[in-house]
Amino acid sequence: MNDRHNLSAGRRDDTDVAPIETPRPAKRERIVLADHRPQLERLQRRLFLRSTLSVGALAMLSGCNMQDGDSVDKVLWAMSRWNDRVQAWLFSGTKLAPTYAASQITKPFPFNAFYQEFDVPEIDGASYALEVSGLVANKRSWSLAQLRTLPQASQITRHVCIEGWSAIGEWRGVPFRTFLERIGADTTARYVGFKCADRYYSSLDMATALHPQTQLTLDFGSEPLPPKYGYPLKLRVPTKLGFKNPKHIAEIFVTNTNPGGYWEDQGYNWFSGL
Ligand SMILES: Nc1nc2c(c(=O)[nH]1)N[C@H]1C(S)=C(S)[C@@H](COP(=O)(O)O)O[C@H]1N2
Ligand SMILES: [Mo]
Repeated sequence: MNDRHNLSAGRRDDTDVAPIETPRPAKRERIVLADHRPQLERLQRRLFLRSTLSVGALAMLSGCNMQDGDSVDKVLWAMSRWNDRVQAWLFSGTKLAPTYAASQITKPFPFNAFYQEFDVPEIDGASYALEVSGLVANKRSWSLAQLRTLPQASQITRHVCIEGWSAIGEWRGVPFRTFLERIGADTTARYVGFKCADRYYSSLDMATALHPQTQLTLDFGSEPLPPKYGYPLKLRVPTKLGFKNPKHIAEIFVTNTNPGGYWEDQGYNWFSGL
C-alpha cells in the first residue's frame, strides 16, 4: 500500500475509513442500508484501501442511486468496479515492487490454496504442455523445455495474501512481457486470463501483465517449483495480492472480456493492486 491510493491530500493515516454517507435514501432503502452498515463499512475498508471515495460519491458515479430498490449487493459490486477503475488509472506500469536480500527470504515459505496441501495437483512435467489461446498470433502449446529456452530472470519479492500474512520468496522464470511478445499477443487487448490444473482461474489487466516484474515462473529459489508452490508453472505478480498469482497454470489466453477469477467472482476486488 502506498500513497498512490490516497486520493485525498488531507488523509495520511492507514486505519481511517471515510464515513459512509448515504444520499437521503427513501425509507425502505435507509432501513436496508442501516441493516448492512457493518458489512458496508468492512467492504468499504477493504475495497477502497486508502482512497476516500464515499458510498454517496460512488452512488453518483456508478449509476446506483440506492433509492430505486438497488440491492446492497448491487451497490457493493458497483463500488468494487469503481475501485478497479481507480486502481487501473493509478497503476504505474514501470514503478517496481520492493525487492529484498536473499537473507530476508521467509523459511519455511507458507502454502496456501482453496484446499489442503494433501490435495495439491500432481502434474507430470514430461507430458505437460501450456496451452495458449485467444488474441494471439501463435497458438502452439509450450513444453517446459521450450519455456526454459526463453530468457529467464530472478526476483526476491514479497507475496501478500489477503488473509493477513505475507512472505518473501525468490522466483525465477520468463518475464511475462517476453512470453506475450513471443506468442504474438495483442497487447492492446484488455485482459490476460489463466486457467489452472486445480480449477482455479484468474485474470490480469494488460498493464500489469506487461509490468517488468510480472513473471511466468518455473523455479522457486534454485529448484523447479515444488508441487505446493505451483508446479510446473505459476505467475508471479509482485504488484498484486497473492490470489492474483495463479499456480499450476494450464492455459493462458488474451481477451477483451474480463475473465474474472476464483476469488474475484466471490466478491474479492478484481484489480487488487498493492
Ligand atoms: N492454482 C491455484 N493458484 C492459487 C491458489 C489456488 O488455490 N490455486 N491460491 C492463491 C492464493 S489465495 C495465494 S495466497 C497463493 C499462495 O501461494 P503459495 O502456496 O506459493 O504461498 O496462491 C494463489 N494462487
Ligand atoms: Mo491468498
